[in-house]
Amino acid sequence: MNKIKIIVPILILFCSSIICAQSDTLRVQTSAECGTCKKKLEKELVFEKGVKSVNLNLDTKVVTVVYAEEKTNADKIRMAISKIGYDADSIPADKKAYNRLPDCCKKDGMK
Ligand SMILES: [Cu+2]
Repeated sequence: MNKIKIIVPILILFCSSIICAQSDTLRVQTSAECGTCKKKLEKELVFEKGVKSVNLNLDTKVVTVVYAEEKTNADKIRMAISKIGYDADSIPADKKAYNRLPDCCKKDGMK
C-alpha cells in the first residue's frame, strides 16, 4: 500500500514533465489593432500545424502561441502570422494578406 503512495506521485510528475517537454510557448509582437484582428488571428493560427493554443493580448499586441516542438517552430509560426496579414516580430505582414484585412485592422501608415 505504501509503495503505491510513493509511485503514483512520481508517475504523475514523470508524465507531466514529458508533456511539458513536447510543447513550447512563443510570444510574438504583432500589428493587431482591434477585436476583429484578435478573432481572425486566433481563429486562423490555431489551424496551423503544430499549434495548440493561441491568445492575443490586445493591449500589448503580443500573441502567445503554445506549439508542439516536433511539429513546428518559431519561424514557421511567425511566417503564418505574416500570411494572415500581420507583422510578426521582425517579419513584416504579407502584402496580399494585409490588403485583404478590413480597414479597421490596417495600420495608419499602410492604408
Ligand atoms: Cu482589426
